[in-house]
Parts: sequence; C-alpha cells; structure tokens
Amino acid sequence: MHTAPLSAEAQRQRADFYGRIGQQHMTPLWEVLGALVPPQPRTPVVAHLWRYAELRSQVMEAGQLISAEEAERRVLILENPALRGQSCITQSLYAGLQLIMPGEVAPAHRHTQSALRLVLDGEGAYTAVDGERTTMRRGDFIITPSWTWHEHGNLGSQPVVWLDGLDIPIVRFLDAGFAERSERPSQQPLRPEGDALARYGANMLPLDYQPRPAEPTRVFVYPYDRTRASLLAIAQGQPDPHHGHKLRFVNPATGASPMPTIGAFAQWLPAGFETQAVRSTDGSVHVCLQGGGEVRVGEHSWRFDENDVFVVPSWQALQLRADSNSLLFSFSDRPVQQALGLWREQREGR
Ligand code: 1HN
Repeated sequence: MHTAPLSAEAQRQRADFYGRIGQQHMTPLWEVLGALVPPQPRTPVVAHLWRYAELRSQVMEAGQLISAEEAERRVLILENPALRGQSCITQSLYAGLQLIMPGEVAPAHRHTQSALRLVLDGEGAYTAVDGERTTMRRGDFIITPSWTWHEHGNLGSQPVVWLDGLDIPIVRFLDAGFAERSERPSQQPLRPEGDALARYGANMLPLDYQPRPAEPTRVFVYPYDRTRASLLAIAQGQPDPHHGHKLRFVNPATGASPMPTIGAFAQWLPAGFETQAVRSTDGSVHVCLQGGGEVRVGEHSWRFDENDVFVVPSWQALQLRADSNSLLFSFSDRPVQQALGLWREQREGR
C-alpha cells in the first residue's frame, strides 16, 4: 500500500487524537492491524533443546531441597527461553521434569488442567488416576484427564523422573481453572491395576459404554512396550519422507486424541534416516526415548540423545536425522487447532 508521507501537523493531530481516545480505553486498529493479523504465524516461542544428561543432577538436587509432600509436586519447569516467568514451553503448553524419591507420595488432587506423563528415568513409581494405579515404566505415556483425582507414589528404591506435559496456558487463557486437594493423600484403590486397559484398550469395549463426544480416553496408560512394538512392526514398510514411521495416540473408543487439548505422537526413525523438512501450526515438544541423531529447527541444529527434550515453535521447519534406530515421543495442541479448523501442515517439496 502506498501512502504519502504525513506532515508534522497531521502527525501531531493523530497523536493528540490517540491520546484523547486512550482516556476512554480505546486505541486505533490501523496502528496494530499488521501485528494482529500477520500473513503467517509469528511466534515469540524459540526452538530449544534441554539435555537430560545436564539436567539430571539438578533434578536430583531438588530431591535434597524439598520433599514431594511439601512441594505437592516436585517439578523443575522447562521454560521456553523467550517466555521466561510464564511457566510455559510453548504459548499453549507447559512442560516440566518431576522427581519422586523412594517412599514419597505426591498427594492426591484434581484440577481442570489435563496432564500427560512420559516416564524417563528410574523404576518403582506409580500414578493413580480416579482409583486405579499404574506402575510407571520407562517410555510409558500416562494421562490424567481434566478433573480426575491423581497422585503419585514411589514404592521402589530408585528416584523416578518423568516429563509432565499440561495444557496450563490454554486453561489460563480461557480463565477456566479449578483445583482441589483431597483430604487423603492417597486414593482408595477402586479397581485392580490394568483394569482400564483391559476394558477400553484391548480392541473391545464394555457393552453399555457410549463415550460422550469430547470425553477423554478411559485408557490412561499407553505402555511403552506396545508403542514400540507397533512402530517396529510398521517399520517393516516404507517410511513417510517427512515423518518416518509416525503414529498418533488415540482414545481407542473414538479415534480422537487421548485428551481434547493435547495430542501425542510416537515416531520411529531407522538408523541413517533423514526426514524432509515439515512445518505445522502446532508448536510441539519432543522427547527422545531411544537412539539419537540431529534435529534441525529453522536455522538451529542440535544433537539429541536419550531423554533429551526439544521444542519446535509453530510454523518453523523441522528436520530430523537418526544416527541409530530412534524412537521419539511428541505432544502438541493439534487437537485444539483441528477442532477450530486452524491446523495447517506444509511438507517441503510438495
Ligand atoms: C500437577 O498436578 C502435576 O499431578 C504435575 O503430577 C505438574 C503443574 C501445574 C499444576 C498441576 C502432577 C503440575 C500439576
């Protein structure tokens, strides 16, 4: 658009006008329109990689500073370097590393924020969700849907660490957060371990079960051995040039994402495989569960190894190379964007 330069007098008139309307809490759209409606996503989020080998000792140090009981949840938040102080890893998602020491209980509570756990380190802990416990094994993807009671405990002899992913920024944006603590630190078990997986996650459903449209999955653990076995099986076939062998986790009763606000994915990249660049509107958090290689995000690149976590901002090109057979877990707000008709993906070379 071409406009003639503004005279000093006209500039003064405008500034004076902006000042006067400002008194009434108004501001001119034409000064901000370009920033409000950018031609493509212009995220403040930056790409970043957290090396687990460097974080682990600090997570363990937190174990000496505060108990799980006092902390309620002993977590070191992974903050996006461009969003310090906001407790988020992308604009819509929160991530942190949680530690539970032998004998500890992180007491039962519930909140409207939805959570996922990805178990990284140590054995012997459990999570209980609405009266059912699940043993946490490395690589297990566990969810605690909105408003479900949940606590964690460690019955073993090792510190246990997992990655938490929550939709905290989404719920904060909507001002829809509620939370309460249980009177008892641990829930009374209502069902044996494995019940939900047997009822809802074994290609069958209870006779009278009819899920409501936005209901989260009743399956609350996606065991790593099953995830890995599926990826290894499909890896007998041809990889997708942009994604390798990648699957999304679903509510097995509906095919929808496990939780309405967070989508989760698992990806197998054979040794030597390099993906073509792809970008999508959902900023995503990735965790390497097996193998290692190189990740490129826009102009940045890092080496990644087991348990490393990296964040890819919205609409920045992602490329991965696996040096050895690699398994990556990731999560994002994709189901929200898809429900709203906003999600886009662009694959290089198409
Ligand atoms: C929470 O409930 C957990 O249950 C972890 O383990 C992290 C961060 C903010 C709010 C609630 C958990 C959390 C959280």
